[in-house]
Amino acid sequence: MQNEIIKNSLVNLDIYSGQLTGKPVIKSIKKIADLKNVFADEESRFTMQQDKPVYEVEVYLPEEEDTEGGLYFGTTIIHPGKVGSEYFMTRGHFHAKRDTAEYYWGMQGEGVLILMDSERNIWAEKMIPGSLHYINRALAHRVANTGASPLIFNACWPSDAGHNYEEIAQNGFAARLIEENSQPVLKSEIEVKF
Ligand code: PAN
Ligand code: ZN
Repeated sequence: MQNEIIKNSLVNLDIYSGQLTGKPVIKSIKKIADLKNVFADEESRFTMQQDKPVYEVEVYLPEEEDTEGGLYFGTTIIHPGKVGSEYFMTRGHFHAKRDTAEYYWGMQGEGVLILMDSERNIWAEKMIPGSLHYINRALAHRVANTGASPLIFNACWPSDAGHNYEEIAQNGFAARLIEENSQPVLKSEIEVKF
């Protein structure tokens, strides 16, 4: 029987790996060379293999950028590793339109989601397969891989959110996730052990 109305989806999500396949999926990669001044230890970053991948992003953007009412979907794969004692992590950002929230959820590996509000208050949530994270509006967000295998998470955010990387590039986050005595520690004025 032929059915011309029921079609296959344009994009597929591998429910085990969290990865996306399909024609509309756009992939990008951030290597050590692309992450100048992101990690505290620039000297270590400079001496590392420059084409080493730190994280990869796959996105499905079914709406034009800045379209109100639409949703975007993404998969991020953060490789295991450190720059000095700081875990491999995403650059992190506020949304350009501050009043927009986002969902993250863990698919593989383990890590920490670091959140910061506009007053630079900082806190963090453990990310594991199945952990669901509601990133409320006006929060900067960044994820670090604290494990020995790739950390993979999915994300869903409004198509008019946009990304503001400048503020983080200028002022950074108020804390960094570093390894101390083989343990992840969020280093700010107050230390939080996981
Ligand atoms: C995610 C992030 C992704 C990469 O899709 O864009 O994890 O992190 P950076 O954008 O901080 O480099 C998201 O939060 N979108 O809004
Ligand atoms: Zn975001």
